[in-house]
Amino acid sequence: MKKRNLITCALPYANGPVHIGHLAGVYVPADIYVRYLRMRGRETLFVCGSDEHGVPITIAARKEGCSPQDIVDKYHNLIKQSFADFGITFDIYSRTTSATHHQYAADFFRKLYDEGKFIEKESEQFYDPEAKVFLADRYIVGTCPKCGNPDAYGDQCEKCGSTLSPEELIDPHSKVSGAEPVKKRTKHWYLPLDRYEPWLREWILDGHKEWKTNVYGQCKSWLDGGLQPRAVSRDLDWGVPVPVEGAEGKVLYVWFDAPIGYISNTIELLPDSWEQWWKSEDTRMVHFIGKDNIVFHCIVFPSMLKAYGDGFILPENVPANEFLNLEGDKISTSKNWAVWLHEYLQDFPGKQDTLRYVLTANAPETKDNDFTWKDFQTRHNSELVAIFGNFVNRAVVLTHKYFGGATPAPGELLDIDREALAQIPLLKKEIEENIENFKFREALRAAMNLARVGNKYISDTEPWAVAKTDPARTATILNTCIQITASLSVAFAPFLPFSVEKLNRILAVEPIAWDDFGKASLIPAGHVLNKAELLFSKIEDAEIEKQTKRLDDIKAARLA
Ligand code: B3M
Ligand code: ZN
Repeated sequence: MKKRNLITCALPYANGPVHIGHLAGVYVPADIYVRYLRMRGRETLFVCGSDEHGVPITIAARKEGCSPQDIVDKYHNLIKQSFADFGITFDIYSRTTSATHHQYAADFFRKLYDEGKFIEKESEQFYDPEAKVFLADRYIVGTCPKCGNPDAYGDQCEKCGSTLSPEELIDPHSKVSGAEPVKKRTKHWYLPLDRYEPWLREWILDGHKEWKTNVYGQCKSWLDGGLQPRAVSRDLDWGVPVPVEGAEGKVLYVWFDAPIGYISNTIELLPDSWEQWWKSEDTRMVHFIGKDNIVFHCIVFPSMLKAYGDGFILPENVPANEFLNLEGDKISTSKNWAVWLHEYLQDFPGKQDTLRYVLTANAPETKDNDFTWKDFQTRHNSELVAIFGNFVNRAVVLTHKYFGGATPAPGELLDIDREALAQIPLLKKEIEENIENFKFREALRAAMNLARVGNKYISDTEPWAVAKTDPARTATILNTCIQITASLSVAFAPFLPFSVEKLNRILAVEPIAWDDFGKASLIPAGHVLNKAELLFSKIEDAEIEKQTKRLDDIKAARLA
C-alpha cells in the first residue's frame, strides 16, 4: 500500500455559488473518502480551491457590471464558506488568482515552451472590431438556424440543444459590444495530444481497467476518436499571461492553468515539502470530479504532466460521478434551477448532515440521479430520525432511566445479543470495502443497516418491559445497545460528521478510532453517559412545501 494519499476535488468556477449538484458529485464523496483515510491513519492531503479564470468569470463580471476580480472575490469567499459549513475538510482551499499560482502556472508553461513541447499555429478567430477583443464562441450570439431561438450561443443553442459553430448563427453579433464579429488572424500554442496517444492508450486502456466504467468508457471513446493538438492559450485579458515575448493580450487557457492549481495550492500550503506529494512513487493521487471534466483529468492534464516529466506522478484513479438533476430537470446556474448551499442552510440550519446523507444515499455514482424534496424529507424522517436517531435515543434514555446513565455491566449473552453484536464486524467490513472502491452509496447503506440492527434489537428485546422483572437481563440488553451505539459513532463518522460529534458528546467519549470499531466492548461498564439529545428532528411538510413552491415559482417565471 502506498504511503500517502493526495486527494483533489475539481476546482469550482468562482462565477456563482455552489449547489447540491456540486456537493453530490464531487465534494461530499471526496470528503467521505478523506475522513475515512484519516481515520484509518493513512497520511492524506486534501487539496482544492477556486477556479477563477476563464470566460465564464468575465461573462459574469459583465453581467453584474463589475470587474472579474470583484466576481471572483465575492464567489470565492462564498464558496469557501459553504464548503466549511458543510464540513468539507480541505487541507487547503486556495484560488487560481493567487500569486503562487500565477507564478507556478507561468513557470510550468515556460518549461514546456522552452523544451519545444508546444506547437505554434496561426489561425483565424472571431474578433470584435469595436471592443477590440477576440471572441470565444460563447461570446457570439445570434439566431439558431435550427429552431429560430434569437439568443443562441456560438457553440450551442440552449433552447433546442443543438451544437453550433459561430458560422451557423443567423445575424451573429458580439456579446461584448453588439458589433458583427469579423475574422482575424492570431497565434496560439498547442499541446500536441496526438503525440501522447500511444502512451495514453497503454496507461489507461491497458493499465486502468479498474476505473469506473463511465470514466474508462469516455477515455476510450476519446482515444478511439483520435486526439488533436489542443490550444493552451487564449486571446483574453483575464488569466495567467502567457510568459513569452510577443504574447501580449494572451493568457493561458483556463483548462491549462486550472489543474496546475492542484499543484500550486499544494505549494502554497507546503512550500518546502510539496514535492513529496507530487513527485513520489509513494503517493497515490485520486481526482474527484464530475463527468464533464473527465477528458481534462484523464487525458489533458496527464499529458501535461508527462510532457513536463521531472517525476510528476499521475492519478491512480479518477472516480467521476454522473450528474444530479433537481426535480426532474437539469441543474442550471444561469436558469437559477438549483438548491444553493448557502440558501439551504438558511432554511435548514444545523441540517448539513441531512443533505450529506440524502446526496450520498442517492448519489449519481453510476447514472444521473434526481433530487426531489419529497425524497429528501422521506429519507430524513424515516431513516435518520426513525432508525438511527430513534435507536440511539431509546438506548441512551433507557440507560438513564434504569441505571442513572452509567453503562451497565453485561451478564451472560444470549443468542439474540450475540447475533446483533456479530453484525458489527461484518458491516464494518462492508463499509470499508465499499469506501475503498468509491461506492459511497453502498457504504452508507451498510452504516444505516447497523442502525437497523440496533433498532430491531431493542424492539425485539424490549428492555422497557424486561426492566419490570429482570434488572440483570436489562443490564445486558442496554450494554449491548450502548456498544452498538458506539459502533454507529464510528460507522457514520465519514458521512455525518456533525451528528457524530453530537453523538460522541452524548456518549461522553472522544472520537472512537476506526481500528476499535468491531471490538467487543467499546464502552466500559460504569462509563457515565451525558443526557440524551435528539440527533435529528423531524422535517415537517410545511418546510418542504416552501421549497417546492420556490421551485414552482421559478418555473412559472420562466414560462411567463
Ligand atoms: N472549474 C470546471 C467545472 O467546475 C472546472 C474544474 C477545474 S478542475 C481543474 O466543471
Ligand atoms: Zn435552437
